Amino acid sequence: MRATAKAHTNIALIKYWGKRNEELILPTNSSLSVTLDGFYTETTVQFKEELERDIFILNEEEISGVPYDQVTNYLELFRTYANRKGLFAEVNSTNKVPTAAGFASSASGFAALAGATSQALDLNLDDTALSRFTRQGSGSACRSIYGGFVQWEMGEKDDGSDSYAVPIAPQDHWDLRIAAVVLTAKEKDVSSRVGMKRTVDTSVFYDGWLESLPNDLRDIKAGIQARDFEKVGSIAEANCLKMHATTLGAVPPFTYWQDTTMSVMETVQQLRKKGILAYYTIDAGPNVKVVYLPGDEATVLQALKATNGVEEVIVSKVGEGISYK
Ligand code: 2P0
Repeated sequence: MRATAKAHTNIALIKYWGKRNEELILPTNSSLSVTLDGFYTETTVQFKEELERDIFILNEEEISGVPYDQVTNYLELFRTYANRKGLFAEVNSTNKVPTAAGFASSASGFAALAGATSQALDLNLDDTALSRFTRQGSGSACRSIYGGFVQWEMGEKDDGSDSYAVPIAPQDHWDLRIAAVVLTAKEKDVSSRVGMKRTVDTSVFYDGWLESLPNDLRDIKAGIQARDFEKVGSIAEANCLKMHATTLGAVPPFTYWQDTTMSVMETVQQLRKKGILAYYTIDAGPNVKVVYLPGDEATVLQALKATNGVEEVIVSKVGEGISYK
């Protein structure tokens, strides 16, 4: 009745941006990510007959409010599936995802929670079933079940049974580096959930985004298999720009970028003019992630740290999939 799981966060090279079913968290497009070794969540779940409600402890602090509700609602999915209604758990999580780095801890958080819960309840789920469960906590989290390069298949079915992650290439396939560039920035004011819904419902650019995705996915997968960094980097960067362009066509329009975001984008473009292959990607917030090859690390980090508004740069390698203790 007790298990511990560790899952790493991931960064999308082809973005998930929109849902076709909000309750089951079914996306409007397939996406592709790389799992990061630097940022993870470790979670222990222990079900106890004597508990009258769930308890959620995060980084040694008991949590209430919205994050508690998210965890307990999520556990309810498993209780229903396992026919264990009324059996509550103590959930103890340690997050090694610096919130300031602009990585949603929800990806590693829900993956670790799903893994530990399914083990604690002896559900014997395979990774596909686990990814499906994880998806219902937070979409991008379903990709964190695997290490290396991972695709989330959008699926077609209304019940979500064919919407889960599949591994594309393992952790040791390719030694890339990913720098999380932390900016001296304000809190984002449109959450990813709200932002993606507004975009799907109102953006005049949304159809163009969706139309461009099958080719991006096909081409980036070929680039990953061939370890063609220029191809992979340029597709990822262009895909990120298209995702962010959809927010400008929404009603009301919005953007996650700040002036400092654009300064980092400019730095990366300048690096490329000097022949250094580095590419940026940006999620639902102002911070930037920069992908590059290990041999260019010193030059890339120096340029990023010298950019106006950059507070910190945290480097990650390609990470592993979920593991258990
Ligand atoms: C991604 N993002 O593919 C994209 C790119 C943000 C931009 O997944 O509503 O926290 O929990 O399914 O996964 C962020 O959204 O959203 C996200 P929910 P999630 O990584």
